[in-house]
Amino acid sequence: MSSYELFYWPTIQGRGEFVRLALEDAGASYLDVARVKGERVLYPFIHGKRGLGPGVRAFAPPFLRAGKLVIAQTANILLFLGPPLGLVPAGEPARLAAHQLQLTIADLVVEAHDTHHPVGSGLYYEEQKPESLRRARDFVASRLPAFLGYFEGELRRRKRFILGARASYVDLSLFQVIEGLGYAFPNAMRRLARRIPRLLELRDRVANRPRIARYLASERRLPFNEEDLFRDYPELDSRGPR
Ligand SMILES: N[C@@H](CCC(=O)N[C@@H](CS)C(=O)NCC(=O)O)C(=O)O
Repeated sequence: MSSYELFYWPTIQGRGEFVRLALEDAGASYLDVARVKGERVLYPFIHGKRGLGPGVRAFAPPFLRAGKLVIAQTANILLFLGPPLGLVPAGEPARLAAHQLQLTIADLVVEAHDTHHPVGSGLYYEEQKPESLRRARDFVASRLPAFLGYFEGELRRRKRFILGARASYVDLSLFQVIEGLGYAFPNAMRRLARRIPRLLELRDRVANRPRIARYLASERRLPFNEEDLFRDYPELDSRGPR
């Protein structure tokens, strides 16, 4: 029996990946339910049609079942998993700081996603290309440097990891965000590189953690693709050879 069941789309990294990375780094036993049973297993629970458990229903995946508890919202799942997985420093101030950083990562993820879906998530990218171009230009010029500058500044104020000497789930999520942004905006990220040396070091440090390295090399790690949050649409990136 797995301790945790993750319910998430089986063909994308998406927001589920932030949870997968935490479970993998901790060596937790978990079942990635839809990867085993197919995505149809998620349908009854989308938009709260049914609850997986007796508590508050989830609006959208990812959600995690842990015994009788069913938890949705990526940052909320990580808030829950941090202490048992040993991926957050002890004490309320540190837990709240981790949650604050994770919610800021969630904001960045939404803005990165909205570069290819600025008008509506229910529309195809091809139906909103002019708006995407405008949105992506602003994202790359102003929002991306602002978010990454913020995380770089927080890293500068501490030791090896964003909350101090030990890795937390926030560091794993920052790894994922830097990887995703590098996939979607390689030119913009190359231009920003000298302004975010600590974030890039952190990305490598996380990638080299033994369990993460094994996970990344395994078939459990799905490749980035153009159904996902981070999409490789060269026209949305800064100009330059790719
Ligand atoms: N804020 C939520 C967002 C959840 C979300 O947007 N999930 C996406 C996949 S990454 C989804 O399946 N959305 C379906 C929908 O919103 O109808 C979280 O962080 O978990």
